[in-house]
Amino acid sequence: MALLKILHFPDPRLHLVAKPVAAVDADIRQLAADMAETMYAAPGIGLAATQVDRHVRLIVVDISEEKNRLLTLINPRIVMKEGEAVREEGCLSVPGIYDKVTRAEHIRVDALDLEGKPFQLDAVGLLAVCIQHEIDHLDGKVFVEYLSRLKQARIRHKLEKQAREAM
Ligand code: K1U
Ligand code: ZN
Repeated sequence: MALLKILHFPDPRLHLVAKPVAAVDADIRQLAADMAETMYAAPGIGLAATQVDRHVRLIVVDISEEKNRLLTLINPRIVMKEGEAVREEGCLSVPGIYDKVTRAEHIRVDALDLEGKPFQLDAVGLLAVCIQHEIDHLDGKVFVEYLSRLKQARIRHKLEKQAREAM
């Protein structure tokens, strides 16, 4: 397994729209394993392939305290959304920034597992928020885009400065 480099906002590659996975093969399984290792090491509760510069529709999520409930969703598609919840979000691609976002409280998702088998998942609360956040990444959307233009400009400025100082 390998730790992958996570792209940081405002990298333009975070705005690419990921393509559906055509076949769940050894390469996809390796990418999923590397993404899980990268997410746990970060540490984070989710990661989308877009964030590691692989533009395929694959996400990993684990919101458990014990880090033993890994979910891998290939070609995830939200088929039902219900209710509304406001929660503070963070993002491994926007380090150090946390802010409130309004999303659906309950979602139903269709996806493929690591064997290429279709399954359906009902998610509420933090799991629902995290899956919506990760699917946004696959659609080229970063959570800061839900914030005001002023906040986005400040975040961009701060992260560009951090990147310059790290060079
Ligand atoms: O997509 C990502 O960048 C991962 C992100 C997922 C997420 C967090 C909160 C709300 C919505 C989506 C993170 O994991 S940020 C880090 C984080 O939330 C966390 C890290 C360690 C322990 C617990 C949470
Ligand atoms: Zn994120």
